Amino acid sequence: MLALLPARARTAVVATVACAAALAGCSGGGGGSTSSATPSPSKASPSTAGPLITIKDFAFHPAALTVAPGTKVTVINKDAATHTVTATAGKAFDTGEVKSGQTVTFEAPARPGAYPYICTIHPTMHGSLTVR
Ligand SMILES: [Cu+2]
Repeated sequence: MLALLPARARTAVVATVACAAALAGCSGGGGGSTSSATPSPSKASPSTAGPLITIKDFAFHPAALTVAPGTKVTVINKDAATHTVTATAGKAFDTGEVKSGQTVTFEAPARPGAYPYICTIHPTMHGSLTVR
């Protein structure tokens, strides 16, 4: 029984090495495994990157978002038009122009409170960021 274990272990090691040597032929589990295994901070998926504001159809989604102080908030513009996420009072935050398809981040204010914001290009667009 015991004598068989080293042989099996060695087989596993050999298989792993062969696998590493021929990366292309070793995907095994189906597409996407390479991208998820490679750390890419600038393209981190929304679920792990923290709070997210999506701009679509000239509206902020979600319209109201609550985050912790100083949280990095990601903004994705899925419209064809350029938008901004700009606090209406005190310049608490301002993404500047976010062009179509662009993703930017801004830092939520350190002080708890309600921070309404607009798009300065289309001031009828309203959103609210709550820090607490
Ligand atoms: Cu806009």
